[in-house]
Amino acid sequence: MEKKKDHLESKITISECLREWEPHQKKGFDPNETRMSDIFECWTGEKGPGIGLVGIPFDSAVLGRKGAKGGPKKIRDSLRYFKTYDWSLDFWFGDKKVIDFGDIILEAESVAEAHELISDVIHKIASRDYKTITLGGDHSISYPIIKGLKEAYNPKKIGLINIDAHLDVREVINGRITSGTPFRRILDNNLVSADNFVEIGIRNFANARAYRRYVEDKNGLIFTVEDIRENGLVSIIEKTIQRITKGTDLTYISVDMDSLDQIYAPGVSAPTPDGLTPNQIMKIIHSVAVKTNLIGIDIVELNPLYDTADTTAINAANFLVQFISSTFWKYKSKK
Ligand SMILES: [Mn+2]
Repeated sequence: MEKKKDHLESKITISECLREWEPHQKKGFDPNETRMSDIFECWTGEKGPGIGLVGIPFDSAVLGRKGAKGGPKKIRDSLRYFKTYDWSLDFWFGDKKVIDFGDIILEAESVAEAHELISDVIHKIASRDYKTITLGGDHSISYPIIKGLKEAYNPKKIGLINIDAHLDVREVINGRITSGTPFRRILDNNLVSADNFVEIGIRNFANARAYRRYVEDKNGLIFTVEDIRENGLVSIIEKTIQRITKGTDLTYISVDMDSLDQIYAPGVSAPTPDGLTPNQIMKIIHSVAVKTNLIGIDIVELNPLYDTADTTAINAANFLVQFISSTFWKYKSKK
């Protein structure tokens, strides 16, 4: 049992975070510019407060096309295109740092066991006072992430947003945990109250009526892509923030890359047309990061095997950069 407690040390490949940058990406090439690659540092045991990144190259539970385990590497690689300057805020964060915990190498016998390992690692990272960015991997990992966060922050309450084409509240049938089950597991295990649960980006012809009823009967809130077109993103974000902060202390966002329109995200496990734009998702992330106590984000279901010109991967990296910029901006006056 003692050995099991050392997951963070034994299951993480630190070498993953020492990725090779292209020569022209290295620090010092242009003294007027800092890049995302300059602010990532490998974890060497220090405590937060800060932002911690971890990859979970895991797609054993995927329901669609396999390949999402290649996500973390591709998203990290795509960071090379981003600078540490937020034009819209006129905010430079090149003097900050993000701790890279590497990838969680899972040597699990089953999905359930893999999830236990994930919970344990997320728990440890959060307990060291880091906000967590988790790169998937299939969407099943949101359950163990929330479980780990819930344990780390107990008894504080968490409000949750899932940005997704699908509700992902399937039942676990015959013990089979899939990428379609995470939010039912989260709600049924009372990790998050449905009163504080919002799903955004839900598609027509991509979900079963039974699952809509399940979420609505529990008083969860659902916004389809059409709802955003009809009512405008600003009002949807307002209603979302109201819901996730009502009686809670903390908030969390899960981003399934298939929430994006297929044109921006060909490389996902379960592609669906008529979706969100990158800008809509960036605005949600920014607003929630600035207006609530956002403790983490996961970016899941990038499947590099089906991506074209790294389009989906670069969009995923963009969401990650948005989270980092908005979080640093919120706390800029503090340490
Ligand atoms: Mn999903």
